[in-house]
Amino acid sequence: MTAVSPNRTVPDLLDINGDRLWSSLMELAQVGSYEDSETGLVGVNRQSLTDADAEGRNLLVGWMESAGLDVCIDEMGTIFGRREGLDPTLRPVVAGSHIDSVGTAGAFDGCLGVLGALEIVRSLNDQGMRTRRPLVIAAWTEEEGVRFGTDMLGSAVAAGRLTLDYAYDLVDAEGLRFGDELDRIGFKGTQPVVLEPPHAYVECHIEQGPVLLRDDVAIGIVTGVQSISWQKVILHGRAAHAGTTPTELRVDAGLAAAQIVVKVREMVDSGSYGRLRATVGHIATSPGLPSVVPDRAELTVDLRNPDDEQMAAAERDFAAFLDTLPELQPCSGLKVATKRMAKTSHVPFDHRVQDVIAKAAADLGHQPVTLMSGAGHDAQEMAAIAPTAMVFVRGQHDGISHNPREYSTPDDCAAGITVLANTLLRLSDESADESHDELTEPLTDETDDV
Ligand code: HGY
Ligand code: MN
Ligand code: MN
Repeated sequence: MTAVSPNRTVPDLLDINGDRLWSSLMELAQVGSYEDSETGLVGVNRQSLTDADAEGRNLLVGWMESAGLDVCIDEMGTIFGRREGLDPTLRPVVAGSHIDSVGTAGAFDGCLGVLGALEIVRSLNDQGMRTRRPLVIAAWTEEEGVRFGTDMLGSAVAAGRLTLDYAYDLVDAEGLRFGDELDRIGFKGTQPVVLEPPHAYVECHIEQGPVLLRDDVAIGIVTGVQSISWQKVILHGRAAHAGTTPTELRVDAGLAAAQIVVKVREMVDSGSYGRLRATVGHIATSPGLPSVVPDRAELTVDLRNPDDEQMAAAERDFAAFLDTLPELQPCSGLKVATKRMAKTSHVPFDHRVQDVIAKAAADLGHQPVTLMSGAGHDAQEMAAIAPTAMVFVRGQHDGISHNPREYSTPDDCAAGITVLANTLLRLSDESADESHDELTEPLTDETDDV
């Protein structure tokens, strides 16, 4: 065992138990599992505050308690597990992610970061080790936002960007209210939701993209998260007979919806908005009958851009396009409404924390690449209140995610959590006065992909 620093009883490099991590990941993946017809694989559908999410939450709480953590639940249902440090007066180092999932998920998105932090605690317990600062694991509520329409919800309220009342009043597609669902599953906690800023926050997550696989590296150091814009567009036309209504007399909400889908792809292909990505993930017309011209359509538009100005230009031009939709109809009368669902700017991560990750990764023999995250993460909310950065782990199958084909190997998962472990231990060693004011130079030019 290498030397133990005076500030802690932990060796300079901590090993974790990769098999135990893997078996926890696979066990949690059984909760909310389903037979995916598209891939023939077992997928995961554990959307937030559903019974499946409640089952996953209770499994996690049980594991945390068995690992000797003090577990508490905040007013947003976020689960915290605290392991006391040698000096309990020092602000904790927090590691976390989420265990809620989209409807067609794999086993790793979010879960790797939560169960990886739990594995670090289990390994410290096995070796009878104590860190200087307290360690806290966070499993944030409704990171995905796919049920209640706003992503990173639990961490955004904890960081003070969104209010508890706003969150509680969000409703899902069936009109069920977030606050009531939190109550129903028994996770409306009493811990005040606005979080005391921790000493630092580090999240380990699968990359969910192709960069690490392309560069043949297991570990990525994340420099920040690109901007995100989610909006719902609601279109009102006029129901009419599909057979008897001449085209020139139609106000076709379905046509307008299709024009939006084509328009956002044209905006991306135009190259006028930098590395804009656009997705219409949800589109529905009503009454949805073969012989009726749709009188209503709704769709979601997800825009992403690493550059805030180019995102603003894209949003501006998209709004201007929506204004022209009525004129594109053969007959007047189309009504267009929009509803903002989520909006976050590009968030840069703390250079010093990135440095600590880089040194831990190098000490473990990795040559990580640095890259910006294409996906949103709870870390982007924590970055507002504490020095924050992320560790990415390589995904297989082109890094596909939000799909049951999402996969990372046991070795890469263990490698990522070992880097996380040694990052947390070093951050945990820092004394109270080691501020994070100075920003060191960026590590290296980040990979040009998000
Ligand atoms: O949408 C996202 O980027 C994340 O998966 N919530
Ligand atoms: Mn995630
Ligand atoms: Mn996700």
